[in-house]
Amino acid sequence: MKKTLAIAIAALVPCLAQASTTVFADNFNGNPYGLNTIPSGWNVSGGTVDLVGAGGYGYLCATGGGMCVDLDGSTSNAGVLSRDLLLTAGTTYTSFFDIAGNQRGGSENLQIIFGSSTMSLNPLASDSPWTQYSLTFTPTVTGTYSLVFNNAGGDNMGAILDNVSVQAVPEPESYALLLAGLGLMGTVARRRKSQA
Ligand SMILES: [Ca+2]
Ligand SMILES: [Ca+2]
Ligand SMILES: [Ca+2]
Repeated sequence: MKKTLAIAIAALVPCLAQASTTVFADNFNGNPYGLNTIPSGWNVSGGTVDLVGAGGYGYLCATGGGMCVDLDGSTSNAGVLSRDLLLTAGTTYTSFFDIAGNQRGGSENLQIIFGSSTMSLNPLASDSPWTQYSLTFTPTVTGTYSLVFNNAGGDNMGAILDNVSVQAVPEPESYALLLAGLGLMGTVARRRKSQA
C-alpha cells in the first residue's frame, strides 16, 4: 500500500506542475447574427455591440470562424461588454482573447479589464490583424470578478473580439497543500491497514 501510494504521488507531481484548467471559453459561434445583440451569457451596458461574421455583416472572425463581436454596435453608442466569473483566492487566472481592428476604417481605443488588471489597445488600427492578447489576475479574495471589454467612441465601428477563454493555474502553495493532503491520506490508509 505504502509503495503503491508513493508511486501514485510521484506520478502525480509532474502532472500537477503543469496543471492548468479552462474555467471559461466562448468563441461566440453559438449566437445568431444580430445588430445590437447581447452574446449569450454576457452583459452589455451603456450602449450596444453587434454579433457579426462572414456569413452575415461581412466580418472575418478569428481562428475557428463563425461569429465574433463588433464592440461598437449600431446605435452610435459603444457598449461595455462584460462577463462575470467566480474566481478562487490564490489561483492565478489568465484570460486570452483574440482582437482585430474594426476592419472598416479609422482606429479604436480599447480598454480591457480582468479583476484588478487592465490593459489598453490605443490606437488599434482598423487593419490590425487578428492577434491573441492575454491578461493575468490573481484574486486575494474568492468572489465574482468581471472580464470587461470597453471600446471608446460611438461611430458604429468597433474593434472585433473572438475566442475568449480563462485558464486557471493554482499557486505553488496550492500544490504543496494538495500534496500534504495526499500524504495525509496515505498516513490514514496505512493506519487503517495496521489496525485491520
Ligand atoms: Ca468565433
Ligand atoms: Ca457596429
Ligand atoms: Ca470606432
